[in-house]
Amino acid sequence: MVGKRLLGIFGVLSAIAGVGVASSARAQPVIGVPHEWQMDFPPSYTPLMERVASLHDLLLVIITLISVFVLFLLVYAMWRFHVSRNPTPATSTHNTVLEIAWTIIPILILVVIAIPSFRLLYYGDKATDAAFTIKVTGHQWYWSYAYPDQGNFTVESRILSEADRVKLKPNQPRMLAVDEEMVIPAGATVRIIGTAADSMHGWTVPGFGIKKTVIPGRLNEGWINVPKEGYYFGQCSQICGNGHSYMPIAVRVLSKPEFDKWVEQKKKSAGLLPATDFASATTPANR
Ligand SMILES: [Cu+2]
Repeated sequence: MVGKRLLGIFGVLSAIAGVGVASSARAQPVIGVPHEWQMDFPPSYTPLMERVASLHDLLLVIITLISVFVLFLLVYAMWRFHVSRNPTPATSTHNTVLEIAWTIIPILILVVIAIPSFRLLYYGDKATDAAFTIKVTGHQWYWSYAYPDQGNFTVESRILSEADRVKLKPNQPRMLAVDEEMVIPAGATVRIIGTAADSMHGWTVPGFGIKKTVIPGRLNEGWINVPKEGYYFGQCSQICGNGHSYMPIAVRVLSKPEFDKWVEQKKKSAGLLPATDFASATTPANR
């Protein structure tokens, strides 16, 4: 309820910001932000996060049943075998049937958990049909995003000071707004390749179900596919030093034509040739 209202306020604010800033064609709504009194996972913004949430729901049912069962056994044993009801305790120390049962049943429960768990792990592991790749590099203390399939320009993403945020992006949350977001087209599968320049960092956007620890000298892979246009936020999730709290992750999801326009702008300002076609953004890059 509060979340919905906040979203509404953000929507109005972003609309106002859109009118105010002449350069932005159309302001994107602020969607992927934490809300006050939020208790559960954030809403799922990617197919991966939908599956993470449903595995979580399955596990919640299983652990609840187990906890209730164990609690029942404890309370029952305390009541039934209290000295007043059971003055002479039994002296048995083994029960073969019981021991086999409490070995086999937990194994079966673990197998039931393992199957969807591994399925999800491999689902999120690699993009099978990515439209293009973005290389994410963690730095002390900012992110850079390289677009090798669009001419290999790089965008550096740094947190906005509070004064700049109020001036430039008043509808965006404090401590999460950045100067340059990672920009992707809506509904496209984007392969994320992550590495780090100095120490380890963590590229994490909770609503996307992605949390990639990025490590110097290594490439870690993941993917995102966000159907809805808007702004989504996350934070560095690997303690990386002094500025760890000040390197938020912001992703801006645009429509395909707006994304192509953005790419063209970036290519121009990077001194690359103006794009003649945008096939590279839609053709699967098999690398
Ligand atoms: Cu970091």
